[in-house]
Amino acid sequence: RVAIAPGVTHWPGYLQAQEQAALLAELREVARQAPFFVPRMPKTGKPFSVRMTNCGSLGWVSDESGYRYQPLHPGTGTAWPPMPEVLLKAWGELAGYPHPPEACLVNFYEASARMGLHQDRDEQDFDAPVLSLSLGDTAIFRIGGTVRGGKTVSLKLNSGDALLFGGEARLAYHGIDRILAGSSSLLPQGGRINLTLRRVTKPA
Ligand code: MD3
Ligand code: FE
Repeated sequence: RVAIAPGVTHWPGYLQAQEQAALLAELREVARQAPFFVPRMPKTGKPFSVRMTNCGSLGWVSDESGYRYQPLHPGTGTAWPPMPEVLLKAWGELAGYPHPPEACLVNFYEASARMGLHQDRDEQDFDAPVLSLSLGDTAIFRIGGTVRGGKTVSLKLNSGDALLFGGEARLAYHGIDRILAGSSSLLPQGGRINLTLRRVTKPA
């Protein structure tokens, strides 16, 4: 376990190769029930380069109307599939938060995909941390402070790594600068999958 900054903890190789393959198989089933969609920027409708789906009781979506969590897939109109047990187990082991996650956002990056610096502010409960799990090609991840334009640090996220953001890091700016194509053989066609486990509502 490595402390990166206040509130940011990194577990390199948290998932073993066999666990990564098992999780990937579960995600193929998630994507069969809830196909990857192309999110669009609010107002402009410009497409993201990252494709997304979700599992859990709530899923994050973005379109011309805005960013939000909703219980139904925007394309199929059906409920998101349940969160695989292995994800609930990872949350229980790493999150240090006494309520289960409600949303798991699944991001798929092809080699040319990026995610610009942003804050995650669409949740109601900022006391809960966000837990990220990476699969497939290595990403160059960048994190700064809670004010745009401040200093940032970069970190490589490899397949199997876990990263937790809590406390003062929960509202930090962060993004993905690039994907290192060919760095992992987990995904037969290459690319990267990132899972973020989140609490959305305040627990009762
Ligand atoms: C720091 N995803 O889904 S994961 C996102 O790799 C997102 O797909 C990136 O940013 C990805 O919103 C980065 C690491 C991450 C996720 C959530 C955070 C870092 C975070 C929330 C608050 C602070
Ligand atoms: Fe984010």
